[in-house]
Amino acid sequence: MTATASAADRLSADCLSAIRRKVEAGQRLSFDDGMFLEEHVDLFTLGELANQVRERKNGNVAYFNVNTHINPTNVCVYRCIFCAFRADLKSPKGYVMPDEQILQRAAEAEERGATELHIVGGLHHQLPYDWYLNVVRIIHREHPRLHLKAYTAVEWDWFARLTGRPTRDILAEFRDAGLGSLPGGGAEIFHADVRDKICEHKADAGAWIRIHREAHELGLRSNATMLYGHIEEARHRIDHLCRLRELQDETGGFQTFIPLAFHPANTKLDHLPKPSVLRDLRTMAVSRLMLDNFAHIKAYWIMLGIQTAQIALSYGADDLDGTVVHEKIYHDAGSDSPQELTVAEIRRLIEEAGRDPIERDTLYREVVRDEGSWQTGRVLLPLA
Ligand code: V47
Ligand code: SF4
Repeated sequence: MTATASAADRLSADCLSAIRRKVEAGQRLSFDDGMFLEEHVDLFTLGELANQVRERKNGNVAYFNVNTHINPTNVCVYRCIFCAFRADLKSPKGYVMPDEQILQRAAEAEERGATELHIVGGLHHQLPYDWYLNVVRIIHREHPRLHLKAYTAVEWDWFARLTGRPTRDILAEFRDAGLGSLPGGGAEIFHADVRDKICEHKADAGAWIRIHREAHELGLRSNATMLYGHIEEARHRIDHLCRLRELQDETGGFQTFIPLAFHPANTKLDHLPKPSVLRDLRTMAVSRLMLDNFAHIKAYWIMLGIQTAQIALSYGADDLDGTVVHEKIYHDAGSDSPQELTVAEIRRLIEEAGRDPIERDTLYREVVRDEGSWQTGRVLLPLA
């Protein structure tokens, strides 16, 4: 018994040493290395390794931005079982924002000094393609300085279904109307064993990847996400990260990766527990280690909670996302984090975590502020 146990321990120690050597040399970890990290490596070691990579790529800096979320409608034809945000067409909870409300939100955001609007929502049963295009067009016309990070791959796929047009043409039309970049939502878990159970009807992994490739080829940057802590297993998470890494090798167009912790309240999966802080930090660290060609890993404080997001800055993350006003997706699903942090608060949180805060715009250029006005300065780091 003892001899077997110690042989297994030796093998395990050898595997960890090999991974450590790869991390120190900046070499790529394999799928099997990822599985080993997930299944056999303790949290402190994961954190130590991930922090090495984080500091090599981003030094002691932690980024944040000033942004606002607009969810123009919550009515959605799909019924993803993890979603508390969506509403049926005739539900009293359903809403569609009129143009005036959308423009008012944008005006308030500009007034507060926001550099970015994050625009995502449901896929409405009756709204035509032009309605979604109009959202981008009118905001860009009235507020050309606001960067519009709008619509997930699931929405682009829906626009193609609505019009019968290729997603590449649609992306180009939106880019010309003022679209700045794509958010990373809709990725969930790529593996069909999981995806078919949690969101079977919407864009599949192939469509998500293809749409981000097309966006990158059109000169649009994008983000990537992974929804974890529900019915997926370690192998699904590692598979997801490997698929993202492959596309990044091809295009270099991803800016940041955001692991999204599942919030079960008010969803069809409300019998599941919320992922623990340990799961959050482990996922952050493993993501940092596997995604060697991503410049940034975001600890989205709205989803993680402020304390975990602060700790995550030592477990691979280098970005806290924004000051964020009007967040709905996580608050509908039970998030008890505040709706907004001021710039002073977010700076203090970062400093308390021992990092140097830098405000960035969506494209990771430093934002320099002077008495109510702002401009973007130098590009802070190469993207990958
Ligand atoms: O795709 C939905 C997730 C995503 C729940 O690109 C849920 O900078 C947890 O993608 N529990 C949308 N997650 C949000 C998103 C995002 C967030 C912040 C920054 C960026 C970025 C992108 O939210 C959806 C889905 O994966 N989601 N419901 C829930 N109950
Ligand atoms: Fe609709 Fe998006 Fe919610 Fe799925 S996650 S039901 S696509 S709003």
